[in-house]
Amino acid sequence: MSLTETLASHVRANSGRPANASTPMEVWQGLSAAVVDRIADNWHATEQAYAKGRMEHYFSAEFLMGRALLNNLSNLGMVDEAREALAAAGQDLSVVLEQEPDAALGNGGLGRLAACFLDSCATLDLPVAGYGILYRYGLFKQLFEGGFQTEHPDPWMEEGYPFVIRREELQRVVRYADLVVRAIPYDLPVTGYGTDNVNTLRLWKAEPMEEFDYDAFNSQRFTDAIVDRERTMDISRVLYPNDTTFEGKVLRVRQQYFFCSASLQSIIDTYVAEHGNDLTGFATYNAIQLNDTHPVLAIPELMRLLMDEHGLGWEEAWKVVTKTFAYTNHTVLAEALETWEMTIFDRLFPRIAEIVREIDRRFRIDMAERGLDQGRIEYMAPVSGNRVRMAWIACYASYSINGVAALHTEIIKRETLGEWHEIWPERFNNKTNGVTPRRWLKQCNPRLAALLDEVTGSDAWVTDLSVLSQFTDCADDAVLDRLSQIKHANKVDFAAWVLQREGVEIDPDAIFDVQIKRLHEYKRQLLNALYVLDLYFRIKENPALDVPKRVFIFGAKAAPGYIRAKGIIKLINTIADLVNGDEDVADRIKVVFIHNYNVSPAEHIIPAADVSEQISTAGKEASGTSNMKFMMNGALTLGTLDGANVEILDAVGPDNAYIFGATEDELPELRQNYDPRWHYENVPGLRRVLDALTDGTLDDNGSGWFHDLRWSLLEAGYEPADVYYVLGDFAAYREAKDRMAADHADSRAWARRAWVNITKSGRFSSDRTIGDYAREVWRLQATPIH
Ligand code: 26Q
Repeated sequence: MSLTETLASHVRANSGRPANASTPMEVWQGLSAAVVDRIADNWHATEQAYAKGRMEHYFSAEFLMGRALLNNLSNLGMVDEAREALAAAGQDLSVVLEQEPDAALGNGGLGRLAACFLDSCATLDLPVAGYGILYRYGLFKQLFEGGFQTEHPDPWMEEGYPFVIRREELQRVVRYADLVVRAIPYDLPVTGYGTDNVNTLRLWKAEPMEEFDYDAFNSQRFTDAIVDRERTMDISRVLYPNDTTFEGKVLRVRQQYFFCSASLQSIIDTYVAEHGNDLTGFATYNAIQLNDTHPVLAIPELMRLLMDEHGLGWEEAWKVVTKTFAYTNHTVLAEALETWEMTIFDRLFPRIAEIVREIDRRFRIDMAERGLDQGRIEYMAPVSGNRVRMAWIACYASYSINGVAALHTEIIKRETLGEWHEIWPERFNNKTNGVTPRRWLKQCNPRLAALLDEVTGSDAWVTDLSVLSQFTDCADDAVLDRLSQIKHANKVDFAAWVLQREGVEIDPDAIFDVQIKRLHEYKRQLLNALYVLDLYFRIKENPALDVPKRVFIFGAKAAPGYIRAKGIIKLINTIADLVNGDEDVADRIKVVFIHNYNVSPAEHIIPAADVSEQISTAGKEASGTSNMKFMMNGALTLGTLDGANVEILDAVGPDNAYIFGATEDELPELRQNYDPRWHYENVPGLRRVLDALTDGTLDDNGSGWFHDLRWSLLEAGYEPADVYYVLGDFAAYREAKDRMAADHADSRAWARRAWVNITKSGRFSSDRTIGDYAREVWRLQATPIH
C-alpha cells in the first residue's frame, strides 16, 4: 500500500475526519502510526532473529530520545514520500514534524548517549536492546520568570504517542517488602539507517496488581483503596532531574530495582524459551551494559533470580554474573557517586540486602587472601559504614569497566577507581563517546548533508563518517564559499526561530557563540558570563573599540535544588537584559538564553553555531558530546583540554581549534598556591565584573544569589574559594576568545578550519564507538534480518 493510502486511513481512524480536515497534531499521530505500520513485520522478524543468538542488553535509567518521526522517516528513506503524501492532503511536513513532543526521558549527556547508541546499534544490525523506565513525566519544562528558572511538569505522552506499543502479554511482577507491582513493558521501535532491522527499546511502566482494592473500598476505607495504587504509579511517574549530585531518595532506588528486576526477568524468559532451564549458559547468550551505577541493582537481582528461581548455587551464579555485566563510568565528581543506606535496602528488598551482604563478606575474604591490608579492604568493600557503594559492586562484578574518553579513562584508572585498576587492570578500557551522524548531521543540517553528498560523490558518509577525512584537503574556494553560505543560511533560519521563540532579534552576520549543556559550576557557564559582561564594559568604556559583532547563546537547565546553578541562570538572564537593552552596544553584542533547552532546540541551534564553548575545568568533564555535534556541523571549539576535547584537538590539529587554560596535570600544583583574590586585583577586567555582581549594576531581585556567586569565587568560607578555577583561567579565556572573534573576519580561512572539523569528525560517530563496544566488550556479530 502506498503511504498516501495508509496515511489517509490512519489519520481518519485517529481524528474521525479526512486528512485535509484534520489538525497538524492529528496528522502527526496518523503519519507516525503509518510508520509503525510500515515497520511492524520487520520489527517482529528482528525480535525473532535476535532471540536465537547472543544479545547485548543496554540498561539505563535514562534515554533522551527527542523526537522520533523525522528520524524514522529519514532512516527508512521515506522523507520525500511523506512530504508528498502530506501535500496531497494539504498538509506541510515541517509543520507536522514540529507538533511532536520530545521524549525527554533523560537529563543530559548520559541519556542522550544511550539514544545515540541505540541508533548506531540498529544501523549496524547489532542484536542490542535498550531497557529503562517509561516515565510519565520527562525532565521538567523550564520557564523563566523575571529571569529565574521555574520548573513545570512535562506530561509528554498524555495526548497519545504512536511509537510506543504496550506489550500486555509480557508483563512481570516486581516485589518489594512493602509493595508488589506489575511491570508492563512498552516497546519502542528503533530503526536504523538503510537497514530492515528494527531494534527495541523496552520501557517499563509500574501498575497496581489490581486496578482497585475493592475490599478496602467496600469496608469504607476509600483512601486506603487509592493509596497503594498511587504508591505503585509513583514508581514510573517522574525522572529525577539531578545529574551530578547523588540524592539518596527511597523512590529513586525503587525505580532502579523496578526496571532492573523486570528487564532481567524478561531476558531470562527469552533464554529459557530458547535454551531451556539450565541457566549456567546464560552469559554465552547475554551481556548487560550498565549505564553508570544507576542499574547496578541488576547484579544482586540476577544473583537472586539465578539462585532462588533457577536453582543455581552461589558459586555457579556468581560465575554467570561476572561474565554478564560490563560497567561504564560517566563521572569523576565525588558527589555524584551513588551510595545507599543499608537500612533502605533492608526495608525495601531484604533478600537483595542479604545478597549484597554476602557479596561483601566474600569480597573481604577474597581480598584478604590476595594479601590486601585491612584499610584497603575497608576502603573497597561493597558495604561499609552501613552504606552500599554501587560503583564498588559494579567494579567487583563486571568483566569490563570503561571510561568515556581517553583522558577520563586515565583519571578513573589513576584516581576514581584506582584501587580496582591495581588489582584488575585487564578489566579497564576506554570507549570514547560518539554521536549519531544521522540525527546530528543529516537530519538537522540538510544543507550541509547535501554538500557532503556532492563533494564525496555519494551518501556513504551517513553510515561511515570516517570517509570524510579523504576530502579534508580537496576543498577548493568554491566548496569553502558554499560552506560559508550554508552556515549563513542556517543562521538566518535560526534567527527567525529565536525571534519567534524568545522574542529576541539577532543578526545572522554576527558570530554565533554557543554554550548549551546542563548548568553546573564545573562546566563554567559563569566564566562565559563574566567574559560577556567584561566585553560589555570594554565597549562602554571605549565605544570606538573595534570588535566584531557577536551573539552569545546559552541553553541550560539547572537541577531544581542546585541553588548556585540557578543563580548563574539568573545572572545570565540579567546580563542579557542589561546588554540587549543598551542602545550603546545594541549593534555589537546580544545575549540569548534559550529557555527549555532540549534535544529539539539543539537540532536548531547546532547547525547555526560558529563557536562551540567547551570550557569545563580540566579533568572534570568525563567526555562531553555536544563538542562532537558542533564539530560535525562546522563550529570551531573554544575549549580546555578536557574530556573528548583532547581527542578533537588531536583530530583537527592546533590550527583548527582554540585551546586555552590550565591542564588537568597542571591543576594540582596551581591549586596549591592559588589565590583568587590576586587574580581579582591584578587580571584586567576581573575586578570590574566581580564588583558589578554586588554594586547595584546587576539586580538579583533580592535573592542574594549574585552575592553568593561572588563569594564562591573569592571567599567561600571554610572551603577553598573558586574550586573550579574560574578566575585562574579568565585571562587565558579572554585572550583566546578575543583572538577567535578577530580571526572570524577572514571568512575563507574560517571556513577552511570549519571544513577540517567536519571532515575529521569521523571518529566521533557513535557508529565507531558502538563498533568498538561490539568487538571488544560485547563480542557481538551483526545479524541482518535480510
Ligand atoms: C544519580 C543518583 C540519583 C539521581 C540522579 C543520578 C544521576 C542522574 C544522571 C547522576 C548522573 C546523571 C547523568 C550524568 C551525565 O550525564 N554524565 C555525562 O555523561 C556524558 C556521556 O558519557 C559525558 O559526555 C559527560 O561528560 C558526563 O557529564
